[in-house]
Amino acid sequence: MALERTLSIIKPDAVAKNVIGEIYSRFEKAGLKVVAAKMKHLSKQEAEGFYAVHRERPFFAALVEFMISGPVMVQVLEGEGAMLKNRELMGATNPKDAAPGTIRADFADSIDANAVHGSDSLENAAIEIAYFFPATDVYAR
Ligand code: RTP
Ligand code: MG
Repeated sequence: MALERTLSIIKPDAVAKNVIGEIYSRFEKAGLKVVAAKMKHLSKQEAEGFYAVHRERPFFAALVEFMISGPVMVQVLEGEGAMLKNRELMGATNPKDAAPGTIRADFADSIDANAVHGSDSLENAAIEIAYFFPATDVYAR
């Protein structure tokens, strides 16, 4: 497996539940390192741009409204196979389908308020990391 970087967002629901640390602990226990991080209250424009691939989906407006409902924690995770490893830690999009012990099974309330985002391909990871962090703000570790 190759050393990869992926973008993770702890969404407004999980930030409000005060479980940033618990989620970071799961990343660390799985061997993923936080190599960039910031808390941010996204503007509508930033959220729409981030989820632009979903622009035509029926849930787009609700998704954007949710993502700007409070601050989020945005981080770059680095590790062997980081993109898929993070997706495994997150669990399925709908927490009802998420495997026990995953972040969404433990912290998500619904398909809308589902605790975390993770890049779904290495190509998208590179785009999403650049969306939030200049290269100089991502630290090799
Ligand atoms: P994310 O992008 O947030 O990491 O989630 P994901 O890959 O697991 O799911 P994706 O298909 O990319 O959808 C993005 C977010 O939109 C909301 N969604 N709602 N009502 C629905 O049918 C529906 N489908 C997706 C979810 O909040 C999902 O995380
Ligand atoms: Mg997605």
